[in-house]
Amino acid sequence: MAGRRGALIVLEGADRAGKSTQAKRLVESLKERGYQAEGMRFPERTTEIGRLVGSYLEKKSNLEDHTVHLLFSANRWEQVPLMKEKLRSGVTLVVDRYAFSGVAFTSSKKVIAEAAAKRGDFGNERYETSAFQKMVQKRYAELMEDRSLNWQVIDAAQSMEEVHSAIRQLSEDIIQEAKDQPLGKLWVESDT
Ligand code: Z5A
Ligand code: MG
Repeated sequence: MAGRRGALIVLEGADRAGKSTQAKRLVESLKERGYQAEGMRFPERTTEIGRLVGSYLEKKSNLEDHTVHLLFSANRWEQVPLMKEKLRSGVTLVVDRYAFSGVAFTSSKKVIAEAAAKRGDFGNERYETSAFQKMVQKRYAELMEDRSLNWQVIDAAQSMEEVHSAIRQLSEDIIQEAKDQPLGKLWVESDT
């Protein structure tokens, strides 16, 4: 029915949990089932701000911690008008990381910086150390205590197909629930 909004579906989780793989598959399968769905990701490295963030993550440049936090935030803000327009026009957005990553990663930095520096890397980008990732998971658990958001936890150790099927079913339910609800504020609007 015209005028019905789309759902905002955000995939968050530990490094290499399969978020990007699942976000892509979810958009494809929702479209196949007749829903209007589009994918977005953060950081969105193609914008000017996103290029600064990308260069920092790839360790090609150094930025002060508050500065990079604000750049991640600005990188979401620059997409907010488009996100709202799409949601209002009935498009469901599948978002690969969002402001929760911003909170979880920045707040983990303060705690873990020294401990992480002593351990071996498992990835080439910043933050890809096991100690850092454990702290990030703890932060996600704290964020999930906010029951005003509809968090659903899926075991990412299952096969890609099992994870996909769980995410798709939950997504179809939330699309039905969201369509009669007002758009309200996007969570990002309380992000600093
Ligand atoms: N960051 C931040 O600090 N502040 C912010 O505000 C935001 C982000 C938004 C880059 O993000 C960094 O930015 C990130 C958080 C920080 N730092 N870290 N860590 P990114 O989203 O660009 O990160 P990425 O490089 O894409 O990694 P990722 O997102 O963590 O990976 P993923 O998307 O979860 O996984 P994947 O690419 O879909 O899959 C990884 C591999 O596993 C791949 O080979 C798949 O084929 C395989 N895979 C996937 N699912 C499965 C299953 N079920 N079984 C077996 N194998 C699988
Ligand atoms: Mg990813």
